Amino acid sequence: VEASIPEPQREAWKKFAPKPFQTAEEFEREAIRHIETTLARSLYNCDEFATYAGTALAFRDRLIIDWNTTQQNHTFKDQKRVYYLSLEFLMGRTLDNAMLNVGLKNIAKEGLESLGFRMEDIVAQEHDAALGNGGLGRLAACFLDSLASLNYPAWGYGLRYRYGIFKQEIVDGYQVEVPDYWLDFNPWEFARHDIKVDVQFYGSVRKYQDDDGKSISVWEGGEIVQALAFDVPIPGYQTATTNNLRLWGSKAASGEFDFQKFNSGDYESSVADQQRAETISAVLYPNDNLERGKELRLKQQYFWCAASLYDIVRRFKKTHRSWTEFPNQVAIQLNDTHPTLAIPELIRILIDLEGLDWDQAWDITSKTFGYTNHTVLPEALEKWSVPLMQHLLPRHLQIIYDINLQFLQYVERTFPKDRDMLSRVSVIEESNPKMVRMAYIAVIGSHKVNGVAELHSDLIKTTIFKDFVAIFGPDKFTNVTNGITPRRWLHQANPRLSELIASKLGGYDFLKDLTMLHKLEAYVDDAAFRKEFQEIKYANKVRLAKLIKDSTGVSVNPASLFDIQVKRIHEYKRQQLNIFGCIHRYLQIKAMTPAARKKVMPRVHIFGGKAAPGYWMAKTVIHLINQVGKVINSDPDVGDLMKVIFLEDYNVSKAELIVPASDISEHISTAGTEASGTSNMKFVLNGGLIIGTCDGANIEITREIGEANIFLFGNLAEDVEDLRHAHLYGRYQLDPALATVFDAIKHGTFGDASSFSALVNGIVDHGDYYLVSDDFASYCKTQELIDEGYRNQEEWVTRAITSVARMGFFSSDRCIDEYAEMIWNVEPVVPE
Ligand code: Z57
Repeated sequence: VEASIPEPQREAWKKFAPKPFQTAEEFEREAIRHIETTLARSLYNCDEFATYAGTALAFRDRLIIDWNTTQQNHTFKDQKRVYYLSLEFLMGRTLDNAMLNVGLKNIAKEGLESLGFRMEDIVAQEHDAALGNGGLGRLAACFLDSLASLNYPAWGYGLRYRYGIFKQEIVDGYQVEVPDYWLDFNPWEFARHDIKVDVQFYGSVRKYQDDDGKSISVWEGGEIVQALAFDVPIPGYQTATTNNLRLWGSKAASGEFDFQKFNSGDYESSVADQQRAETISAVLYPNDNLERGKELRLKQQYFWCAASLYDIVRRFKKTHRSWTEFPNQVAIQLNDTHPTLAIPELIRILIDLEGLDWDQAWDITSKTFGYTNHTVLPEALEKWSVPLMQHLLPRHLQIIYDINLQFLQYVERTFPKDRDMLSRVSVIEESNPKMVRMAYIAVIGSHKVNGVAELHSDLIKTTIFKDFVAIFGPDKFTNVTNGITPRRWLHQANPRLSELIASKLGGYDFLKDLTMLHKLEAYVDDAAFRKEFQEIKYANKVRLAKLIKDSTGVSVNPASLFDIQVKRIHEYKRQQLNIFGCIHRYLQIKAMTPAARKKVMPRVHIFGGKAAPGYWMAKTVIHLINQVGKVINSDPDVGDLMKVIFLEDYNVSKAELIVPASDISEHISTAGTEASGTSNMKFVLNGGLIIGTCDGANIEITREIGEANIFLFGNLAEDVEDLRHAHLYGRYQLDPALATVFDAIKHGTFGDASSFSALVNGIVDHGDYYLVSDDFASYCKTQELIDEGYRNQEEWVTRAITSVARMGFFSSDRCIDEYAEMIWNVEPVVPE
């Protein structure tokens, strides 16, 4: 490795190399220095925000030192690297996590106290980095934490959106979207002004024969947009490894700033060009599990893939290896189909720019990529229209046709008698307009395809990718069950529980090896441990009750059962089942005598989650929840027996508060629709029980913690198809209790009934696609079992502690080790 500073001049470097702070006093000095000089504030105007900023900058300096060392070390060791391509990284706040990972939170706490501030107040100043929608984006963030914590040489690549996921406000019971401008003060990113990539769009392809008669394609014309790198350090837990997350921002290429226009006085239109280029990275598309085929979205995808691949290839070329070595040095993981264009882009680089032939390029490419599928929902599977691709990416469309031709020829040779097979597996759907099936390109162009929970991985093999299993054989398809980082989701979100566990396990090693939790089972009958465990849960509920009071004005009693469903609002996740269940419970309470009411187990039903702005049914569900809450929360017949709360703007930092406060959380998707779910794991790890369907990772959670410790209900995935048929052919009866609920809604009990008619009719008249009616009775019955179960607090605590002890499998560390071994073939690098 060549250093830019020659040996004689390195003396100064050695003498002046920055030294990280170690003590509370040194931390204070660094924070004050930043407040005074970097921020130009003084002790006369140092508020909580300035103190946050000073603290963040002091910690940033620390991260950078380790980050530089790590990057040098990775270059020097020159091992295979993994690149995680994700359009979403739902990071949340950084400071708290950074303090915990470098092991200096207590020192900072002490330092802040002596400056007159409380740690909680300072940490709460930070704006969430919300560059994601839901589970897929949060999974990417957990993976980055595990990759660094396990010392893997790994990079994340994504887009630097100027606006992350919108902020949700609830106004008169309706969701209102407010832009999330989060970059006002972001100390965690570094603009790399020297790292720029020109990305081409539009134009045309010229073909010619070179002197040897070889056919050459040149992509010419069109427009150029420049990608600028913004780097975010990702510290591992208790390791010096600090990896890099590189986010691309867009701006007009320098040549594009039109001086012609400028000189002729058309300044406005030259600025407009600039703005048009910046639009590419302006906003995160706010859809989760829903694809809308917008041109700008395709532009985002290509912009990000092209910049990332240029960067990866450039890094590889610095090592002067032969191209055949590329897959031994580079593993690229595709987080869903969003980065699928990276496949034709790598082929284009290898053939058009590096002069390789098709077979070599194809071999290298397919050995390099792995593809993770996260959904079987048809509305989420990406398809792009052929005319749009032809227009925007003419060369890539040709390559896609070439991939398809080679592939279909192979299929024809292998299955000569099966004519239907060819049209079923073709990358091009013969519709009008023709569509490119991105998932098929991802499967064909990768060496491994994985689902994210066992049931889901089985389902993709028998449904959407069935033919591909026949073509490639079953070994190409595998499962890696999702996981979560215990650092953020236990230690950071629930410090008291983490401390209690550490006191029994002899330290915090379980945060690096979560399977150690099993040793907690020895304490399940330990009275002092149980009492402390219960007290922690209660304190967390008090903390959540305060958030509820502050944000909704409703007082809830922390002694009641807290029942929580927080996740994106989607019909398949069935928040409607939950709210219909609430109405059912309310009607029952209303019908009771005062004596009977005394026996009701008091519950707080807490909902949270965003609806995609264009998803009307999801917005209707939010409206109904708020209307039901309005009626129930002010009904004197009900009082504290029941509250229905909608917490606005559910995000990562709120999840850190909400998750540790549940008694029961709801994971009640129609069986076969939720690929995995990951909040289910977070809730159980924090001592809450689950009501859930036999779907996604719920099944594996049950296997680990035992059937006695989870409340499962509802129809099974294998029965869903028949049930749907029964609805369509009138061979079913609406559940009678649900019919009563609908009567109350139609009667106007929760406001204008017509607002909710689409929601009700979808179930009554239009096939009940998500089988709400079919699962309603077993859902309500199971809720009664939960009431009974909660009454017996001793048994409940036993179940909760046992469950926590058995959650070791669901660490994202286990998950990353599986990817590393089965898919990437990468090894950790020992940190310097
Ligand atoms: C998304 O959040 C998920 C899948 C998608 O295809 C898209 Br687009 C967004 C989620 C699944 O719905 C969850 O079940 C899963 O746990 C998560 O991805 C992570 O795998």
